[in-house]
Amino acid sequence: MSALRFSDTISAALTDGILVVTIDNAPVNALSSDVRAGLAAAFEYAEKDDAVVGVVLTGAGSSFIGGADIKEFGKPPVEPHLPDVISRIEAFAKPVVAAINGAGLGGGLEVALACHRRLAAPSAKLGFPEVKLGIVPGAGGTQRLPRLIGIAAAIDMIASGRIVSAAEALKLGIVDSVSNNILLADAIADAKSISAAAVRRTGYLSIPSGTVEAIEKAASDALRKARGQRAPAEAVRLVRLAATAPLLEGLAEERRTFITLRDSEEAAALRHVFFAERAAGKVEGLEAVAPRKIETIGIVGTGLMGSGITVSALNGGYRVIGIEQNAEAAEKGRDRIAGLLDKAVQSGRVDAAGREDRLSRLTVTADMQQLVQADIVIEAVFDDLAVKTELFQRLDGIVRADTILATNTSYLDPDVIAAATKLPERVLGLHFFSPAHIMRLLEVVNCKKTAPDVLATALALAKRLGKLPVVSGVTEGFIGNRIFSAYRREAEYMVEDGASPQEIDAALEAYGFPMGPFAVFDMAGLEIAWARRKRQAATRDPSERYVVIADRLCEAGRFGQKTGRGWYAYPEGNRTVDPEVTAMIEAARAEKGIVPKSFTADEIVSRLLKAMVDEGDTLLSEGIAARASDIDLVMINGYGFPASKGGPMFAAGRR
Ligand code: T1G
Repeated sequence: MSALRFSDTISAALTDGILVVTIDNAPVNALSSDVRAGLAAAFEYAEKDDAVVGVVLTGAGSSFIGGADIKEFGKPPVEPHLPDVISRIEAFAKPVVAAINGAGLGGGLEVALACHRRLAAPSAKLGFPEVKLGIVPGAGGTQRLPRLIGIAAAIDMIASGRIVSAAEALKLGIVDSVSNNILLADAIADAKSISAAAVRRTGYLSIPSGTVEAIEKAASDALRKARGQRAPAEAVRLVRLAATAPLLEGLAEERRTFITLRDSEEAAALRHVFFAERAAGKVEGLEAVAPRKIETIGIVGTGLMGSGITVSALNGGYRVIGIEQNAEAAEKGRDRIAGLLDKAVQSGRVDAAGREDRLSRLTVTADMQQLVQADIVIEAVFDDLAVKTELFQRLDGIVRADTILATNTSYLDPDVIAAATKLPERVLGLHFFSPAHIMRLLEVVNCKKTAPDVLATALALAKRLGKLPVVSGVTEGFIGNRIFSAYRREAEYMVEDGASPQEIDAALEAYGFPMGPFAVFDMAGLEIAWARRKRQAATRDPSERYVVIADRLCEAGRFGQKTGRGWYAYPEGNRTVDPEVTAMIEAARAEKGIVPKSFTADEIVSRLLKAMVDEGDTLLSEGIAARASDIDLVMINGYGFPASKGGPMFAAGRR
């Protein structure tokens, strides 16, 4: 078996007449220019050497090919271009078999579709995630996939960016077989079994027939889920084009569309988010710090937050000991958790066996002594400093010395809680967002005395919980609520200056927020911020501008949706502008002698964006946030900031 090298990342070995070409471009075998050049050279060689009767293409490591190299998008394209390499593979005179050993995504799946047959390892994952980057496949995916699996199924996969398992790929017809033996051996045997005359070229296949209803339903489902995003709509258009246009015409239109979208603001923002998410869990100096082993998680409090955190931990494969104040509350807590799991089964996220497995790993009890088994204890009790401090002092006497104690507080100072315990270096904050079993964002609060390996453990735990960890320093409200408070404050300033709540909400919803700030305040309840403002009144800086309108609303018992009235009125639950509120706003302006100004939607967005960015810059200068992209992730994943704008810090930089 002689070894050949065609580029830094492409090598090959001739085995029994089959040239096995291996892509080795850590960490995910992305289709960099070196990979593309190496593939072109390898097929050049395979064509000329008569000893080669067929080719197998596979990846080194855990990926087959993780897609085009996203890092190259912002740079001038380098030949050979991927579509050209792919067309050469498809037209190749000798049989080419893809041995899909792992993730075959985007361009990786496009390369596989150009091969004449596809074998997948059972662990392989396949899909076109391009729409999540604001683009569409640009090297034949929208034209070749429907030729294998039909228009409707191809629309569903490409417009949603859904990733499928090897088993589903086999069922759909994307792969020809799943190899439960030695994948490479099976692929070599497969390549030898195909005669050059019997080679099936995907691009030359006609589209499998499908009913108009199925196609229309797939298209309308995809467009509904797209919620106005361009890439999914273009994906639907291109896949449907495959049904009528010749391959070359379809490929040309796909390439034109891909380049247009790739160079769009939305795609630049989504690429920023992609890399931001991978940078977020990295902390300077922690690389060499080994996390502690976590197998059993204690969760004190199984109310709204505690039950959500419990389900998240059960989903992560952990054993969970839930603690309540008494047997009756423990029973209620267990029922609440089982109810959340029932919902997961109904939505298809978990199957019945998965539900049983999770419940088999759950104990809910009033016996705190059982926490001696816990490797970490997360408290999710009433957000009161005395309650949490007293709890941690009790835990000091129960848990092992190496057990981590995490507080889920949103606003309290975890340094104060830590200082009240015997071992403050094992204390940190884990700020989950409600509902905790659904929301990915997790603010990991690095307290003054938190030990490095405790922080490293929390980050590793977050990843296994499927969370998006962002490290925050200690400040009131951490990163998200600090920025949100600045956003709320500026929105209320603007109301006092002349904008109406409904104008502000409309401007932010047009910008991409699912809900404007005043609708959000009404949904969350105005009384929480009111209580905090009253607590802070004595120490508030008298020179700082203060808007009384929200206080007036609360004094009138208008706490938002839950009382049927807040910034808006909610007759039959429908949010409507309330003349009473308009009058309260006008009175508040008159008291300060403010002559109301009018604002355009762009002025509203710019001013609120600036308020968030100014607060973000302060958080960076205070060392509370480690990087601007972390702030973007918090606002996108915790507060509805549109990912297609990249987050406040990114968006401000682009305006
Ligand atoms: N390009 C460049 N870098 C990439 C990359 C890519 N496609 N995918 C991952 N990385 C980096 C990532 O930034 C991180 O870097 C490291 O690899 C590990 O990533 C032509 C136009 C493959 C399932 O969208 O889904 O093909 O932080 O932590 O959890 O039509 O990476 O170590 O410096 O995610 O094992 C389409 C994106 C591209 C797939 C592996 N492909 N990647 O998950 O590792 S567009 C994608 C993933 C395209 C074609 C179109 C995942 C993964 P660092 P990771 P992982």
